[in-house]
Amino acid sequence: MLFPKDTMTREIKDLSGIWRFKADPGNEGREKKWYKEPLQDTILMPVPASYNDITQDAALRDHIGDVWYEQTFRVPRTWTGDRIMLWVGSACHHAAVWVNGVEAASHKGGFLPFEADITDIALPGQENRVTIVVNNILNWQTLPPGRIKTFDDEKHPAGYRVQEYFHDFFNYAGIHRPVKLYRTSRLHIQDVTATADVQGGTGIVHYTVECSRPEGEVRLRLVDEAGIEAAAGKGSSGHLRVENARLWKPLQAYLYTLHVELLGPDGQLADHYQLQVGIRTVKVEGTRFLINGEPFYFKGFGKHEDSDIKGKGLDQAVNVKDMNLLKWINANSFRTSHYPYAEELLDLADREGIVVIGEVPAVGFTFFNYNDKVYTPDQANDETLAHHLEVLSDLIARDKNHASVVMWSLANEAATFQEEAVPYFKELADTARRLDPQRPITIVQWPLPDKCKVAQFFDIICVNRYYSWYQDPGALELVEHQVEWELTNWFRNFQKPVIMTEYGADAIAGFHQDPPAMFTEEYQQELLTRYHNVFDRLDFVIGEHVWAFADFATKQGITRINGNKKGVFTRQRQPKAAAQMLRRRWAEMGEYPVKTGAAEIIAGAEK
Ligand code: BDP
Repeated sequence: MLFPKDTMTREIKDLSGIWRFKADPGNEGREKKWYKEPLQDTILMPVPASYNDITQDAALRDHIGDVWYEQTFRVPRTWTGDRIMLWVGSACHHAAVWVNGVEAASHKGGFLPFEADITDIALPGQENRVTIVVNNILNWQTLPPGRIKTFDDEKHPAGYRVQEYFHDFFNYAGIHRPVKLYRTSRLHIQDVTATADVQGGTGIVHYTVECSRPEGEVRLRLVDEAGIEAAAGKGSSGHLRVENARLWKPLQAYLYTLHVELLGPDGQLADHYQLQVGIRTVKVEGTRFLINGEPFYFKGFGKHEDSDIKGKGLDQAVNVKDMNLLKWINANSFRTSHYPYAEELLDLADREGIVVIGEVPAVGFTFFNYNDKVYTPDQANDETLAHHLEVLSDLIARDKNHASVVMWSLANEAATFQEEAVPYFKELADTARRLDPQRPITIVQWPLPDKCKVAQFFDIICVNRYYSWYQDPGALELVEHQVEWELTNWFRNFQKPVIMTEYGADAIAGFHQDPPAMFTEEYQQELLTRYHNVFDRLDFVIGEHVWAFADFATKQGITRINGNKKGVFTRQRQPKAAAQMLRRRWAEMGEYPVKTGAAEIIAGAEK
């Protein structure tokens, strides 16, 4: 599905703004067909935004079930006869859409877009009504998974229930990304795939264009940043050769624009779409992750889409600020932990040269206990796998053209130590490789190296670990010994490069203590430093992503003080002491760290 864009032939109306909103605690709206008439007794709700923190009502913040959104819009009269589409950037987690009371689309999965062809429902020139019901319930057949807990005891009022989930971020819900109305001609471009290769100084852009009907003629033009044509081609697939190509490089992005034009049988321009294309290669070779043949060291963070008031709602001010902070701190990359982020953010990453690991929303797939089964007929089952495969395919389809995205992560901290994980993740890994033969794949690990049964299917070992935090809390003196022991074993067992995708400690901004104690800025900084001492000794460690970029909201619980405070920045994006340390470290490191003691460690690991 192509991101809606204004082009020579396409037009967009952004329906973001204030919508009418109504929660449905009695779960009656669908049965009573609330979409047939204008919603009654509504409140104002901004789109895009999570609805949870917008009002002063705790019941809405903690609501479980359906909420209803409604907006009116006009389709310009000039669009008459065109194909009219309604695009929803994301609705967390399930949604159904009606236009003028007629069902137009339904979708499961809160972090990817969907769209509806409303050509036959929308009335050009007149007022139309769109109604969207959004449901936030998580179960074992959704990603991320969850379960509704009901109580059958005298201590709880009848019917009391809670939404349980096993991941560590607040279950924000609502319409999180813009809703757009756009038009294309009936004969239109459906999809464009552009992958790049480099041969000497020549860049090669392989392309495929899918159109709604085969009879049109496809023409392509690749234009450089100065607006000069670098290559041109014809036909629905082929390749464009760019002599002396400027490569897309980390922190030195260079983007060409690919113009795709579809001519109708009359030779007239029927559709035009344009795409930013970065010419770059990615490859894993031995213990190195190569971008354009050069070893790349991942410096950065696991992040969240999370900010005050809007929750997970798209906020380009926050996104640009985050890009600026990444550059300020001398980072070069982040992981879209733990779900696909907005395409608007990936566009920024493409432009800034920030490298991205794109993650499927498979988080909370373990009970952090080697004996608790996850893959059972009533938990992670065939339906879960089918949905996981569907989300993976949709993610690759959406983000395949982003130069910034260099690797896919198929899950975060899944129960990869259980036998049933083997066929489950083998099928996912095979599918990812079939859909995208270019990019390496990974899965982010929780089990210890001798317990994991699936790492062989992946290119890179990504490890999350919290020594001296969840294990041996307060014992900073153990960090180096334990990290070195674990990472060396990962390498010894699988002979693949390792990225530490999560390590960190909660620090409440303004809490200080020396010698360092847990929850202080000093402790966070010291813990990270001790991890770094180990990374600098291990040649096969090719990246460090601190958990987390910024503090973020979680569900309430006794281990969280107004959210997760492992951010190096506060939720308002102010630096803690660790941020200054990282900024210095990553500046001094240059592009690739000098590893000390690498030879001995590798020799030890190979024994
Ligand atoms: C890891 C998770 C991450 C959590 C983090 C933590 O991947 O989502 O927020 O732990 O506990 O297990 O801070």
